[in-house]
Amino acid sequence: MSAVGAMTDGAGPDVRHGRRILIIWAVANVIFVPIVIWVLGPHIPPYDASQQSTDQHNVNVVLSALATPVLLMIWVYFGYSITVFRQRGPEVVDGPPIEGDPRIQVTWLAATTVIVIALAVYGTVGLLPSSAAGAGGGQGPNPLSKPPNAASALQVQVIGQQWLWTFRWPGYGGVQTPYLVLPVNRWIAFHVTSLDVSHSFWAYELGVKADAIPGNDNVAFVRPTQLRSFQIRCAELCGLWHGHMNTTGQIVSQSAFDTWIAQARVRYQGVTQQLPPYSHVYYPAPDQRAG
Ligand SMILES: [Cu+2]
Repeated sequence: MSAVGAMTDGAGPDVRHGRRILIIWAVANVIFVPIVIWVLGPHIPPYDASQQSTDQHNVNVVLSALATPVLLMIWVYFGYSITVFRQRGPEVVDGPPIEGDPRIQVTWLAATTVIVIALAVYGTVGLLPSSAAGAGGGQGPNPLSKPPNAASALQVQVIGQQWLWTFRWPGYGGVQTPYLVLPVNRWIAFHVTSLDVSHSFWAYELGVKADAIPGNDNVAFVRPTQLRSFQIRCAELCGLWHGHMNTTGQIVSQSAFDTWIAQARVRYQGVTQQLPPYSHVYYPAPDQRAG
């Protein structure tokens, strides 16, 4: 801590200032880290509508809790410096130049290395197939991280176009619905694509965000865990009415889902007959061509 004390002269005051700063920092940690975890933590998005969003929420809480001591060290050091080392009279007193301190440098390097490597391990383990199955992000046409029972996941195609979302159900006759209703506690495989420009399928409380690219089948896995609604937005600037490209999805019981999809098949039967056969990608031709 002689970098602190270097502003004063002699080794004694250096160590004293250093110890005081460490003690203030430790007390601040004892107060604020629990506040961040247990008071602020529950309000950190994206909440807990799915296994993936719960994982993301937990990661955000861990990152916030880890960042708090770093932030506090800066604030405590800053506060201590402007309080204790302030210029008190007209006389300008400049301390000796700071030449470095191996203890601080080693501590700093060791602490940051441990934090970064631990977070890398934590993040990697979280992406392993047995746990988060890709953490809710789009993984392209051939996902590396799949849930154990990926083959039996409910297939839902998400189609973006200027400027709305529709959903196609290959397991239910290829019916297309303007609403997204999902059964709770079941693995869902979203197949996200677009008919025109690049969009991004963002189901906020589900913790799903996947680019919708024309000619591309972008797969994202999720397992809803709560009976609730969730917001769907486009997260890629896609033209004039991009901001209007939102809707609300619903997580329901398996039996309510079965009823809903059966009714949708009847209700949209006429539309389904007009649609091209179900495919992972579509290449719609324009109604009119230039020239
Ligand atoms: Cu869009």
